[in-house]
Amino acid sequence: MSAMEALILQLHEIGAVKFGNFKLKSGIFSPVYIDLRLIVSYPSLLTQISQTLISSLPPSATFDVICGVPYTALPIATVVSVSNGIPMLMRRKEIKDYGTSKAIEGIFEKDQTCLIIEDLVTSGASVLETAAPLRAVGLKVSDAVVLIDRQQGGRENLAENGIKLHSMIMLTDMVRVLKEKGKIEEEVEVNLLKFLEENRRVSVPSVEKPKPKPRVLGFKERSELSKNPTGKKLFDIMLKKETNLCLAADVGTAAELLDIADKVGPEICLLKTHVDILPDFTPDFGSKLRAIADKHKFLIFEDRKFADIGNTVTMQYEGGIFKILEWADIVNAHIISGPGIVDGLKLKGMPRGRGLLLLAEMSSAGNLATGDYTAAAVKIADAHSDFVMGFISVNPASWKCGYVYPSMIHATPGVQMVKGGDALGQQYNTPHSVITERGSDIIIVGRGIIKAENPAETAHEYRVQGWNAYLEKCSQ
Ligand code: 5BU
Repeated sequence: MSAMEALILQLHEIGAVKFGNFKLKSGIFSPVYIDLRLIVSYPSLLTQISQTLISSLPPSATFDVICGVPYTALPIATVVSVSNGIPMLMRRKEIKDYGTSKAIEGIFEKDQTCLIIEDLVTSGASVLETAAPLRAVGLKVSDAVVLIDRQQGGRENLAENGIKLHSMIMLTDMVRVLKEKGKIEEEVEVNLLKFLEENRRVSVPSVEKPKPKPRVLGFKERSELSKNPTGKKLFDIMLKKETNLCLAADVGTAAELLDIADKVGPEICLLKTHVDILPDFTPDFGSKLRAIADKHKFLIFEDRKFADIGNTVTMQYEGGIFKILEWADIVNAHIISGPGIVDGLKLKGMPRGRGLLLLAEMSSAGNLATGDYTAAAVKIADAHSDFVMGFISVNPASWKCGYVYPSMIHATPGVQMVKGGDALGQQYNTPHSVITERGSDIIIVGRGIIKAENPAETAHEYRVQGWNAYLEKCSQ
């Protein structure tokens, strides 16, 4: 029996691998559940795992220090460190210590290479969460080693972020071994292979690499450049709260929206609404949301996507039952009808100090806001920079003007922890890719947060990823 087979049997024996129907954190049901937290109760197994982890690495994976992904991989990393004499680092998970205390504990030098150790990889999001602060303090992260790879896109997502994943045990190997050793029925194996097939991540098109660009200005300098008061305010809020997260609050009712706004408020710089989806909208909705926004110091962005001629949008902005102008700091507009739309909105918005985002790009597959259309949006924004505070963008680093417009805020929808999409054409990129490679400033996250089991906690994770990516970009 090989060492890997013996390890699989032991993990099964201690109950670290269970078969049935389990709801995962992401909401999907899985026929297998793996809980490696148990291994701390089996010291000899822990030692065996730690030794095999390191010896399974190819010679190309060189490193100076190691760091375990909190929490389950911490004991594994500790044993690896002690038994191989490799110095270890620890990543703090709690943000309240971040800023006042260190995100990375331990001694290291800039440009040293850190190997990340993880117990289980599904999408790779946790590894990325640990890689971001390591990179932000100047460490290089090029390899991660994992005990079990669930084969659901982690390898590809990490590769996209410059991290090579080394897996000790693939989920399919584990199931094969358990079937061969008579520990599970054939039906379980078939079920699991079917599940993996259905939940395998779609292949990823290669990410366009940004062109070399001039020095990246921070939000402080850019706030001074902004000519729009709401733009300035948003830059300042991001800096002060250390967040570039916008929540797309696409919930079922106004009551739910106000509730989630209050819960997630401390984590966000901006809350995005679609007020026309709320069946229980009442005229006091705006003032209620405003009070929550003032309490938690975030701005309100009504994603109205105005598209008509100037005269009509003045009425749509100010009137109707929603009276958007009353309560939304920011609205957005398509430029399909020409620059008159900006003049119309400006007529109403400017006296109130409001800001406008132009839709320079969209996140959905096959959309037509590309090339010359995007360039036209930039041109219109430039001509109205007192009112236009920025863009809805997807890949501003690829625009011809690049970072020529640091006074503008670039906000990107279509963001989740893993790259992918939905059944209706939405396309997702990761917070790290959106902020660093794609050159945006703000991540707009909807279902990634509101469908999570604990939206406030998940918003916190997005906030850390988004902000760390911003810090990384500034340090380059
Ligand atoms: P999601 O649940 O994270 O996919 O929600 C994305 C939100 O951003 C949703 O409210 C959309 O209406 C909005 N959005 C978008 O997804 N793509 C775009 O190009 C623009 C807005 Br503009």
